[in-house]
Amino acid sequence: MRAFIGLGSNLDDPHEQIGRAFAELAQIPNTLLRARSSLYQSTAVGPGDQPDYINAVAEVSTELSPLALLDALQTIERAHHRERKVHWGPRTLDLDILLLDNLQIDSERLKVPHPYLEERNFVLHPLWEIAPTLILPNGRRLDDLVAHCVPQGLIRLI
Ligand code: ROI
Repeated sequence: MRAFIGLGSNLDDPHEQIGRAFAELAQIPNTLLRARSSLYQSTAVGPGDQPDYINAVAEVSTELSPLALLDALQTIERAHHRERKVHWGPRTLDLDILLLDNLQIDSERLKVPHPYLEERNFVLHPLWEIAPTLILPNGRRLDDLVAHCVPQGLIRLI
């Protein structure tokens, strides 16, 4: 299965958090890290006055089931001392499953495609960088979504 994973951090040296997270994704059993986007600095979506985020997207291929992949990602988040205090609050590391082949999953623990994928420039741009011809399970073309998304607050770093 081909999976795209969104990475985000806005606490405790976000660059370092994301750099380590890529290395840890590459260590997940039965999973290969296929591609990584540039890092992007983005204005926080969410409550209060949060620091900017560093965001990126990874492509992996995996033999894990969707929930086993989610478990592996949450294990990595916990190793980064991720605490779930405030809904949409600041975080040391967020790893979101964005897409899993053309699967559509709507369960309590896991929703795929990620429900906010199409609205977030900090997801669309890095995803497009590594998968420019992608078509979402709903038939929408990623390049169209990118062309119509406002790039405000998003800076490509490296
Ligand atoms: N805002 C930005 N810019 N980047 C994120 O990764 C991000 N992640 C979140 C919320 C709190 C919604 N805001 C974000 O989970």
